[in-house]
Amino acid sequence: MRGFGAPTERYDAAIAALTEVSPFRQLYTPGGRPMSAFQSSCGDCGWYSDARGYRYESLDPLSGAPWPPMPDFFVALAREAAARAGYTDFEPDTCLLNRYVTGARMGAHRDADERDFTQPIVSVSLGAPATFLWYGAARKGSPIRIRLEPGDVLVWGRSARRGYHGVQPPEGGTRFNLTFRRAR
Ligand code: MD6
Ligand code: FE
Repeated sequence: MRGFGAPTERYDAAIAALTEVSPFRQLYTPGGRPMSAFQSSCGDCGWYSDARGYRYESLDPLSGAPWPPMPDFFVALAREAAARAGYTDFEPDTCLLNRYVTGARMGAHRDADERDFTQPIVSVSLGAPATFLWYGAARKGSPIRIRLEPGDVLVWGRSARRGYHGVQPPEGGTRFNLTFRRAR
């Protein structure tokens, strides 16, 4: 949904306040490789990765305290976008915040750490534009390229829910991405 998240300025203060509590940090894959995008979370749980694996944590491992709550307008936007795509009872319990500076990217992966794959994922792009790569059922071949501008919102569900995807580095500047999920 092009521009569904606009105006994007309203996210700036919220992201600053959330990451004051749970700062952006570099996570490591279970194999020990640093991820180039920095991450944080808000909501009832937060996505986390280290040598023990990919998972959702109820407390921020950095502080031992709960993740900050999801701002009300985040939840409202995620619910509205999901409803437009036909998911009328989407109740996200977590929002992953991704920050990409120059050169940072997200390699091809599937989102597979959630309990119920009938629940969609709502993704909001902010800041610098970047190209999203959609591979589909297998992580090979040439992906479909989708340029994501600030304010663009993707709703993923059904057959797309388990597809492989990645993101190229931002084009000049810092990109943020919010992904809303029902994890538990
Ligand atoms: C990003 N997004 O846009 C990374 N995953 O920076 C994702 O990895 C993603 O946008 C699942 C569903 C939607 C997404
Ligand atoms: Fe993903």
